[in-house]
Amino acid sequence: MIKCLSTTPFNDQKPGTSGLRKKVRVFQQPHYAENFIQSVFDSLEGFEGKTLVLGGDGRFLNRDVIQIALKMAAANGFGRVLVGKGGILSTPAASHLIRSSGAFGGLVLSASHNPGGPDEDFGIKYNVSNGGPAPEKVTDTIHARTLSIDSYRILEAADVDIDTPGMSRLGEMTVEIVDPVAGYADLMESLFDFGAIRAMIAEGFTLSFDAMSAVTGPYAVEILEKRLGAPSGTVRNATPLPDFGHHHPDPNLVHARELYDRMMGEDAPDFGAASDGDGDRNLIIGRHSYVTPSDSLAVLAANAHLAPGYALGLKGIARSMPTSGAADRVAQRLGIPLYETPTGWKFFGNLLDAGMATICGEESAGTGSDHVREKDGIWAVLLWLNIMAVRRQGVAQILAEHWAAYGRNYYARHDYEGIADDKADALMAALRDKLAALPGTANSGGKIKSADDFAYTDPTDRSVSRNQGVRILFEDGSRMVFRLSGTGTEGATLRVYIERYVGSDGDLGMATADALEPLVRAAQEVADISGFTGMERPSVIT
Ligand code: G16
Repeated sequence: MIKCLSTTPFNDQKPGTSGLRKKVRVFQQPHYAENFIQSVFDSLEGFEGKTLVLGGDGRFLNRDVIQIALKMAAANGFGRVLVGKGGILSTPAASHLIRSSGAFGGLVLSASHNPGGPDEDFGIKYNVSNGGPAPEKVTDTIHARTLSIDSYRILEAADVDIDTPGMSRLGEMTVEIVDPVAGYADLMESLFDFGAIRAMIAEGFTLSFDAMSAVTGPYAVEILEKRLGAPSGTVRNATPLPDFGHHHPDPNLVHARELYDRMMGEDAPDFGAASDGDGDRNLIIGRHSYVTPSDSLAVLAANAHLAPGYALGLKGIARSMPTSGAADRVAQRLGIPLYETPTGWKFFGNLLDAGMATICGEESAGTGSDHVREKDGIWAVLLWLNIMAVRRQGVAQILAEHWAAYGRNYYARHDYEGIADDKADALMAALRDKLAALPGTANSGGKIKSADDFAYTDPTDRSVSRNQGVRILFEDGSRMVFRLSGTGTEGATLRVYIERYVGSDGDLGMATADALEPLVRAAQEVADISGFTGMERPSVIT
């Protein structure tokens, strides 16, 4: 029986950089998840009888919200829902499933790299029919609906068995429990030279992949161990756990410390990698050699033609504004366009759909291509492996040769976490107020050439997104960017992105902290970070 239940709006359901992310306890309030899901459905048109993809990263609450979403999808008129077995679908695999099944859209349940568990985070993201995150005009409509919603529709029925593959009925709707891994692994095999990678591994190349007890475990075991022949145990923390084994599934140098230490140790494997909660981010570390996400994007773009799926070359490269300019130099040399978008993978979707860009990347550990409409952690790992198998070089040598050819963009992101919202807003407002007066002045970073608040006009539909981060450019090409994170669930996080370019004839071997030290001081001078936040140093440097 379909029930129509009365509800009242929650005023905190505005989707952020990537969907709605809140504490589990917030999601556990009566009607909270239901309100948001109904608001998504109410914002869509023409899905009656069509297919919805449903899955998540396995975190705490995943299975409960899957049951709710199934019953609501049935009550709202979807014809079929494809659910990853056990409720599991990595974000890139969900994107692929939406595309390959011709689905109307998908609900991806994840708070990405945020921790999981009863006291941690949960999230719901809606992806559209191209497989990518809903664009801003859709998330704006969803948000508006959350503020006026007064009822939701849900089928009264027993829970669906989501652990047994096969088909069943839920009211008028078909539910299909699908293998979350196989189709995605086949897609990877179609893009990369598995034979070459397998041969490299068989010859003794060693690797270590940390799945961080999150969703990529089953994918990495199937691809790296089963299909590519890496020894069992290559994938560590391979079982997705509701609380990620108390780990913070963010593949950066702080949270993937164990992997980092292994890669810097005496017996380090040749290659190390990690992914995040929902499998869309990546961390790449060669033997004794960390690769920044910005450099990774540049190296992958410069070498992508070595993989079968990209042998015909790239149409263009896209990067988020705070990502370093390393990829710009590659685009320039390849004679292809470079697009600079706001932070958020959703901004790449139109460029990929229009065939304007092939590879995209972000400083926040995301890289991907037009094979899906999400960033893709395992894809990045496989492209690196493919490049190494063809070039017969390790990460350090590939990086060194890249810098020698293009110069080096020294780069770091300093995060100040858990700032009171009003203080973070005041800092950004004060910074914005002084932007017009900055050009021509000088500070520890040098002479300022320009300063603005980044606005983006999508070249495909001319939609405009404003206030996407404050940029301060110096005469020597160095840059600082300030913006507030849109993915946190507690207080505000100030992100300060710092970059300095050194040409191929300059000193390419400095420690990043040394290379950026004057700019770090300049950031403090311009934004008075310690004055506004009371914090003398960042919580995390990536
Ligand atoms: C999300 C978005 C990314 C963004 C990142 C950080 O990643 O998809 O595009 O770069 O958040 O965003 P912010 O700086 O606003 O916190 P994920 O992996 O969390 O879905």
